[in-house]
Amino acid sequence: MPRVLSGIQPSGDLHLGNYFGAVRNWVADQERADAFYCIVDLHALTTSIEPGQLRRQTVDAACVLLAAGLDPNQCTLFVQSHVPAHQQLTWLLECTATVGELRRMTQFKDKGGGQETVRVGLFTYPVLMAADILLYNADQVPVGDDQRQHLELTREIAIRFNNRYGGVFTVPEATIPKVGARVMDLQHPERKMSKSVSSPLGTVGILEAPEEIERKIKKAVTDTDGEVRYDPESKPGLANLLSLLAASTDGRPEQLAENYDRYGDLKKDVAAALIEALRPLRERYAELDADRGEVLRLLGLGAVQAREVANETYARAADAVGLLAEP
Ligand code: AQP
Repeated sequence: MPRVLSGIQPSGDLHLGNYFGAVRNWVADQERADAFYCIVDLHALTTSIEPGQLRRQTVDAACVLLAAGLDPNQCTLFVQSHVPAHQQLTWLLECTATVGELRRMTQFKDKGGGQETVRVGLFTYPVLMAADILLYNADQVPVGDDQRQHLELTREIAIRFNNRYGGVFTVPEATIPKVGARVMDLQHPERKMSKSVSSPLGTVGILEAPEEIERKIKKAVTDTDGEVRYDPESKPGLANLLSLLAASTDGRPEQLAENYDRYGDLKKDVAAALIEALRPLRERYAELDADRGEVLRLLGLGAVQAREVANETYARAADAVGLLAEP
């Protein structure tokens, strides 16, 4: 069985991009892989998040993931900060990665905007992400398209470390879904849907009420030429709607476009398909939300399993670089 690892930040309400780009595929992967899924709370500290909000959103994220179908009997679900080896390995990898490599990361350029006041953590974020992955000897990392560059960096760091110190790490591959890999903002279809960018009408939460989903899809930005066809370059808003329909019905956006003459009809079907696809998740979430004690218990069990694997890898890496084992 391949080992799979992926993570999600509890930096806000999870949205359709997180669902179709990541979470839905995690649920499928737990059947065919030895899967580790991590709520990356340390990564969320790179945003301006209130302590209480971070704590609440970490548990919210766990509830969403369990409601989506992650089964703690089939996968290991845990919170990143419960496994201190993530921070320990990050230092070893920071002494392997270079400033030039981190400067080239487009997510840092987009979010940091080249300002002097930007947090160091935002700059070194990809190294923490590399530690998240390498600690678990992951063969595959299911991510949305936006994480492709970070994955490439993880591979380079692993190869460099292995070349210098011997084969400590498994070099992972990114697995990027064919449909839903890049869900765009409904109001600004040139940029991805995101938790941390405020765009209330452009972002649809996984748990959003059906009427809200309908309202947002109805108001989604399209274009004025009136022809329904899948053309992400010149018709990004429409292409995004067709991709959402494809992701929620297991269809192909190019083919689905042929069924429509009018934008209004397409929007109605997109909203209905999204509401239907998310209905079971919303129902299960309500049950889990009412029993957060049980959710915390499951996270505790996940942390124990994760620590076992992570501590073993960290000990090998620490030994390889020459850190003296505790007498
Ligand atoms: N718009 C998206 N389309 C497809 N996949 C997406 N992902 C995120 N946005 C989209 C995928 O969701 C997983 C978890 O993402 P993350 O929480 O690590 O953060 P992110 O990639 O930086 O996404 P966000 O939601 O925009 O968070 P913020 O705003 O907090 O940075 C990843 O697999 C990601 O590819």
